[in-house]
Amino acid sequence: MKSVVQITGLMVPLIALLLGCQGGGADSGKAGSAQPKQEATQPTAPTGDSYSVRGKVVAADTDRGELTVRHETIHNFIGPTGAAEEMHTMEMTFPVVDAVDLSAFEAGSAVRFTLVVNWQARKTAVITELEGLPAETELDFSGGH
Ligand SMILES: [Cu+2]
Repeated sequence: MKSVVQITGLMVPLIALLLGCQGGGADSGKAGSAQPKQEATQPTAPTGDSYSVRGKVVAADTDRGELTVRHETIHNFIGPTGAAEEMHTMEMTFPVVDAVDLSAFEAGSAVRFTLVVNWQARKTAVITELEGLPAETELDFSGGH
C-alpha cells in the first residue's frame, strides 16, 4: 500500500505538467484558477499563421481526420523562432478541421489547402480548407528531398 502512495505522489506533478503543456485540460476544476482563458476543450477554429499550399494527396484518412500530402515548397514559412524560412517539398500528415470533408479526396488528387500554423497550439498545423485542383494541374516538387 505504501508504494501506491509514493507512485501517486510522483505522478500528480507529472500529470499537472502534461496538462499545462497542453494549455489546460478538462480537469481544471481542482486548480480553482480564475484565468479568463478563451481556450475550450472542444475544437475551435484554429488561429495562427495561414498559408495557401498546393500538393498531391498521398492518403486521406476519414476515420482519423488526417490528410497526408506531398506539398510544394511553402515560402515565407514562419518557424518556431518567428523567423521566415522555406519549408521545402515533403510529405506530411496534417489533421483537418471537422468542416473539411476528406471523403472526396483520394491518393493522387491535386489539391490546394489552407494550413494554419500556431506553434503554441496543441495541434501545431491544421488544415482548415481543402479544395481539389484540376487533374492536369502541374505541381512543382523540385524543391524537395
Ligand atoms: Cu512540410
